[in-house]
Amino acid sequence: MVTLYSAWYCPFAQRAWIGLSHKKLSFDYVEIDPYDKSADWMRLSRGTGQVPVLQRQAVGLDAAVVVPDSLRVLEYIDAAFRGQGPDLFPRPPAARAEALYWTDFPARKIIPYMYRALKAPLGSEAGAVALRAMADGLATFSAAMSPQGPFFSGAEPNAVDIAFAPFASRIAIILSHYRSYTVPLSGDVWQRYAVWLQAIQQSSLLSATQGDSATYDDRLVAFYLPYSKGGGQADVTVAA
Ligand SMILES: N[C@@H](CCC(=O)N[C@@H](CS)C(=O)NCC(=O)O)C(=O)O
Repeated sequence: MVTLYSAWYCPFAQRAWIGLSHKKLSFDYVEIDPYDKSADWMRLSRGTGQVPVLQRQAVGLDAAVVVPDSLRVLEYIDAAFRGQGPDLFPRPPAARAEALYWTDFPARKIIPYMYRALKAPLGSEAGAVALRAMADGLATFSAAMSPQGPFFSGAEPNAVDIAFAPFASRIAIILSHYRSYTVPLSGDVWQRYAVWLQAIQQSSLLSATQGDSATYDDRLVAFYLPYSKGGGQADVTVAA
């Protein structure tokens, strides 16, 4: 029995949710308010107080485990459920190391700047600096994609796509809404990004994890309103 503790709006939790759905694993989804630091939640999350947390009961020779952190959840389910649904990470060690590098990359070069751009006052120099840094990160990420595509490493999505898709979705929905930001379109690198984003949006990766799709964008915009005024979670602006 696998349980995912998640919050519907959380892009980190969405990574784990997408991973489980993409592998077609059966799991219980439990919606949690991670900001309510109850003793039970702190114990369950092993002191992190953050979603996602994946909990699995012992099965046969597989020990029970509690895995906090979105990327660690992707690694765990890939290893624990090999052969069930698509692999999330490639098996050859060099390709796997490369995929791990690019799953980590957004937390260092894109995500903190996305949040800084959203939190900085509209029209501010700090906001413009953050958007430029985010675009640099996006361009580097896009330049590393397989030329054939449409996904990061080729015809099928893998953990790199899953780790970044929730943030690409927020750049498209939230930064466009609050900061009138659109990703550039001209030039090979940006065309490659557009092909990737379209493949992600046309796949079931995001839609399987968005609840009622008719209201999703509006719900997400409402959730990020405090961020657009400089509030919301603080640690997301810090580069990993
Ligand atoms: N590095 C963590 C970040 C998770 C995270 O920041 N989750 C947020 C919600 S989007 C959370 O639980 N925040 C509660 C808090 O920080 O108090 C991961 O990748 O799982």
